[in-house]
Amino acid sequence: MTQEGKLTRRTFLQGTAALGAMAALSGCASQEALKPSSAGEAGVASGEVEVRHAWCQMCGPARTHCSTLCYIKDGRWTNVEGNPEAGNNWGRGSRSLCAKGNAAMAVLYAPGRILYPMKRVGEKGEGKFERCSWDEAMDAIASKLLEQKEQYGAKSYGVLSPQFYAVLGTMGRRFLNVHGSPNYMHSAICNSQRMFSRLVTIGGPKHAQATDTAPGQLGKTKLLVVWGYNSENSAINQGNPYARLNAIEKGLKVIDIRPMQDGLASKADIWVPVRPGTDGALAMAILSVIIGEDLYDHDFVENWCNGFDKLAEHMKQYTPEWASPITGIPVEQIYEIARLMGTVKPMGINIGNGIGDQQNDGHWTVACACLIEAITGNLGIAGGGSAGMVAPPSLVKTKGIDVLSDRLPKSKEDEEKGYMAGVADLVGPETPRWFQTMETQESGPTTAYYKGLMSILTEDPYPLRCIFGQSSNPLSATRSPKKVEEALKKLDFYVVMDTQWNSSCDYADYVLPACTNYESSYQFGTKNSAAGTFVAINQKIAEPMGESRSDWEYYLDLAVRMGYGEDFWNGDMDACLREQLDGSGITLEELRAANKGIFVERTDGAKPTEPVYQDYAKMFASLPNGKVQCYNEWIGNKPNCDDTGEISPLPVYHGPAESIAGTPDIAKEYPLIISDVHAYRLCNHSYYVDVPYLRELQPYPWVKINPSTAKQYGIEDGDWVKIESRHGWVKMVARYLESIAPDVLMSRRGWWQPCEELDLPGYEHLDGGSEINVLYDAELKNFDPFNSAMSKQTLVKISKLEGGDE
Ligand SMILES: Nc1nc2c(c(=O)[nH]1)N[C@H]1C(S)=C(S)[C@@H](COP(=O)(O)OP(=O)(O)OC[C@H]3O[C@@H](n4cnc5c(=O)[nH]c(N)nc54)[C@H](O)[C@@H]3O)O[C@H]1N2
Ligand SMILES: Nc1nc2c(c(=O)[nH]1)N[C@H]1C(S)=C(S)[C@@H](COP(=O)(O)OP(=O)(O)OC[C@H]3O[C@@H](n4cnc5c(=O)[nH]c(N)nc54)[C@H](O)[C@@H]3O)O[C@H]1N2
Ligand code: SF4
Ligand SMILES: [Mo]
Repeated sequence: MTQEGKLTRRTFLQGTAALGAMAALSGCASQEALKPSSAGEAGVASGEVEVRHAWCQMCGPARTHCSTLCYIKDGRWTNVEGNPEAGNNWGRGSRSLCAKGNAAMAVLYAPGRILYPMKRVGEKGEGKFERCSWDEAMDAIASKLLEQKEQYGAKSYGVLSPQFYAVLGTMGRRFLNVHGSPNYMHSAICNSQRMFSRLVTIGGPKHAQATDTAPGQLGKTKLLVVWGYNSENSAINQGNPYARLNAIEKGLKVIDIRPMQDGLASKADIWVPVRPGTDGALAMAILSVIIGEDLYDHDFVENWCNGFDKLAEHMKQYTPEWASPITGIPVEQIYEIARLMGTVKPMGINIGNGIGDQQNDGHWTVACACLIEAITGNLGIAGGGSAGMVAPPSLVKTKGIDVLSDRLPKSKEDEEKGYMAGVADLVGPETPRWFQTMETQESGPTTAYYKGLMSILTEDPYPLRCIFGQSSNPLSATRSPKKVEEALKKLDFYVVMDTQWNSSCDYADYVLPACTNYESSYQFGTKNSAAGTFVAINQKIAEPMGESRSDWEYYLDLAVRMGYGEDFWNGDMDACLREQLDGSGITLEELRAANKGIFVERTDGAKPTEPVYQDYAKMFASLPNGKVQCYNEWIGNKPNCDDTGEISPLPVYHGPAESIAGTPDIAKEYPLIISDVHAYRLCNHSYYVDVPYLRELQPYPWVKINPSTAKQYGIEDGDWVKIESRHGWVKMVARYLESIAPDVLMSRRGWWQPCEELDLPGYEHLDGGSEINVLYDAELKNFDPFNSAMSKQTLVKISKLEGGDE
């Protein structure tokens, strides 16, 4: 605490000490006292153990994932396990959780939790904040939003949405619609990019239901191609790794295309260490071999492909000989995998975030993978792409929150150009304006996250004036933290709601304390299977720490203060939940009382059924001419997302802005390529790095390096290193890994969190820190022209760094 009684970031992050200080400031009990007394809502007698239900959301707040049973003793959460009723991982009976799930208690009781609303009293970035009341903060936010709406229009308000996060995709979107802004700032690097590309290539009724390429009956698949997908980390307890390992035991062959041999890649028959960011070239060469060597399904191509001949002619130039020096994969290996993909049937491809979402060529990479699966006749067949078993209907039917899309005003320009409401006003469209409809979008119009932030600096076409960052850290989630910092400094009004003081909080006007999902009873979910339907709500494991509040309640409170109360259940979250449960046959009271959730057994004997195979008329109904778009008539020769040119109707390859083959001059000084994994089993995005049980397994920002390369630079395993690109530099600890190409480095993003218990620091987000996004190119003109995907691959040099741990 400073002399004026203000809290600096440093004192704030000193956890217990600061909490004590804040408690003294507020005259309220210390956090130690808050913990035990808070939990025992039901007044459980001393020594008794009570079980409560919680959904583990530690793989991301997007969905309810593994169901857990939480054991509470003397008012304190003491143990957690997978709920055997729910059907986690391999199905009913599974009690397993992953490392994160097992560490959940440390998240609730983390010393770094924000406990009170805070108001900035110093300069932006200085970190001087003062505690304020919820009333003061919420009144200030409501009046600022109303004032800006009056002065600049509702579109001047934008909300950060790195992914489809339940609160933002429903409540946040409803608030945007009622307020009148289309600026839902999607990350442009998470999942949607893949969805858009599939949708326009092989169809699907709607964005979220775009036809998947992943095999839906792995037991029948003969060849699985895992391409930039990481389920051993991203969905570790959710059944995918389990199913794959089982299938491998029964003879499934696997080709794994990833720069580094992550866990399951070591079980593959062929590991293809593609150079980061060059998958587009590899996909085009594979497609070219399959067409050139006549390995495609003629019947399918004749009946169900649009413009195949044009594609065939176009692909001739993209030979393995062309792709090999770009990708670093030997010519023979490209032929080998292309021939396997063209001849082994059923074959299916798991397309992950590593190729679809975070490459400048993300669209064409995914589109080519879809085309490979399609023209080889592997779509809609048992064991091939998108032909999963059909589960019997859910026995508990709940409703989603209506986002009130019809409330978003339609501008004159929307009318004139035939756009969906709000599209003309988007500050930085994620996909082309003409493309955005309720069928293509997840929940409404989207602006790209980074483009929205840059509008503050460029004022083109207008600057955003207020940004709400809930459950997102813009200094870590997107590219160029330097530019983002500049933007946050210039932004009129920035509000953060977080469980922890993330690195962007220092630039906020108000920081609001969010409670974890263990401190409210607002989110429910279902899991449907052949045996029946499981439904459960998060029960309260503890009363909210300090004055933290639920992310859901924030919106209801704000809406009421702004005069939108009627559209927000007049501030009553239970009323919102009752609306969703209406007609389900289950009441909110029943849900809240069910300590292990509710399992509704299937008694009608219905079993999962096989899908209708090769139902192509239905599968491709949403596509031009009802056919797979080998020549893309949906998006080809139409304006790109920035309106600066047209999208090609046939595959093209650009490559990362800086690469070995593309920019040899730069490669002379920066000879190595760096990229990163997103999902890592010991954290989620950039957080849980403060959890001691998890942090002790990855104490320092790491970078994997081939020992032969390390030795060239005199780097020992465990040495601190300096990694420099043309855009900035970071420090990390080198970790030897044999199974990574000698010219490639792989790391993980997001290291701002300290871990107090282990006395390990957090790292800065600018040069000299450890935020890998500092290294990447962030030129808007280099982003994918269809879906705004940004690359996370660039050229770097590496050297040993003395004193890196200081
Ligand atoms: N534990 C954990 N689970 C999570 C998350 C988390 O943070 N932690 N996040 C959730 C979210 S938001 C998402 S989007 C999903 C993502 O889950 P996935 O779709 O599985 O994607 P990633 O985790 O990004 O893993 C992609 C893989 O691609 C590899 N890769 C990196 N660059 C390249 C490249 O240029 N080419 C190729 N071929 N491969 C490359 C990486 O090494 C990694 O193995 O996971 C979700 N689940
Ligand atoms: N270089 C690089 N950048 C990437 C990626 C990559 O692979 N490489 N992956 C991209 C992907 S796929 C995604 S989805 C984005 C993710 O980007 P973000 O979701 O923005 O992830 P974080 O930066 O970790 O910020 C999440 C914040 O949410 C806070 N938080 C956690 N739980 C809660 C809660 O219950 N309520 C509230 N209010 N806050 C909470 C955390 O403390 C943290 O500050 O990152 C993207 N950025
Ligand atoms: S896989 Fe692990 S972190 Fe993800 S929801 Fe399940 S237990 Fe939680
Ligand atoms: Mo994501």
